[in-house]
Amino acid sequence: MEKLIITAAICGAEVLKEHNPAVPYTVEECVREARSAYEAGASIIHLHVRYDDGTPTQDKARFKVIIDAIKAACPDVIIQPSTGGAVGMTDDERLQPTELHPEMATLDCGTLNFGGDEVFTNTENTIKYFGQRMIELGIKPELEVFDKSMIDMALRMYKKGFIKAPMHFDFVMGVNGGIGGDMRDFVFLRHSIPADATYTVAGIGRYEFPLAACAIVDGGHVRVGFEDNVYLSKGVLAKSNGELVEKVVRLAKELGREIATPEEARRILGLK
Ligand code: KMH
Ligand code: ZN
Repeated sequence: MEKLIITAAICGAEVLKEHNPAVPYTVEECVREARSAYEAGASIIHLHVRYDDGTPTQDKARFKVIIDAIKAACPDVIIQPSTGGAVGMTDDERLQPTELHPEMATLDCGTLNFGGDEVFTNTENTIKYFGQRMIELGIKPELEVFDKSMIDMALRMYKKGFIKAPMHFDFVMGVNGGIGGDMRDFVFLRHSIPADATYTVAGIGRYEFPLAACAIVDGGHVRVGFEDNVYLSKGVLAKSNGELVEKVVRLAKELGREIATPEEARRILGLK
C-alpha cells in the first residue's frame, strides 16, 4: 500500500472565526495554519484565501502573496488552490489562481445545494472550461465530487478529453446537499472510480475522522482541516489545523500506514 497523503484544507471560504477563532484570514494566520499542518505531516495545502476581514476572494494577487509566504515557511509543500472559491463567483473569477501555475488545483464536478438558498453551480460547460484550462497549464486537477453523479460526470469528461488519466478524486462527504458520510456511502464512491485512479476523502463535521479511518485502511488518502471541520473531538475545538493532522497521523500509525512526504506525494500523484 502507498504511503498516506494528508491534505490540510486550512481555511475554506465559509467557515468563520465565530466557529473557531483559529480560522485564518490574514497572510500571517494562513502561514501559521499551513505550517502547523505541514509540521504535523500534511504534504498538500488546499488553499482558499480571504481578505483580512474574512471575505473570501479568488484575487490572483492575494493568492500570490499567501502562496509565496506559505512556500517560504514550508518550502516543499504542495499548494493546491481552490477553483471552487465561494458560492456566486463567476468562472473566470474562480480560475484566477490557475494563472500562478500551481502543481494542482481543484476541479468541481457538479452542481449541488449548499445550505439555505445557496447553490454551488458547476455546469457541464464550466467543468469543460476548467478541465481544458488545467490541461493547457499542466495543472493536476483534484476532482471534487460531492455525490456519485459527479464521478460519472468526471468519467464523461475524461472520455471527451477534458480530464486526463490517471484521475485523482476528492470525495467530499456529508455536505448538506451532497452524499452522506456513512461507510456505505464511502464504499459506493470508492468502488465507482477507475482502478488506476487515486482518491482522498474529506468528511464534513463529525464524519471527518471516521472517514479518514476508512481511507487509511483502504489505501486511499485523507483531507482534514477547518474548511471541513473545526472540532478535534465532540465539543472540543481544534487549536490549529495541525492538531487535526496530528490526529490523522495517530490513526495512521495505529493502523500501520506510513505518512507520505511532499516528494512522495508528488510521485504517488504523478505531479511534475
Ligand atoms: N467553497 C465551496 C463553494 C473547492 O475548493 O473546489 C467550494 C469549494 C470547493 O470549497
Ligand atoms: Zn475548498
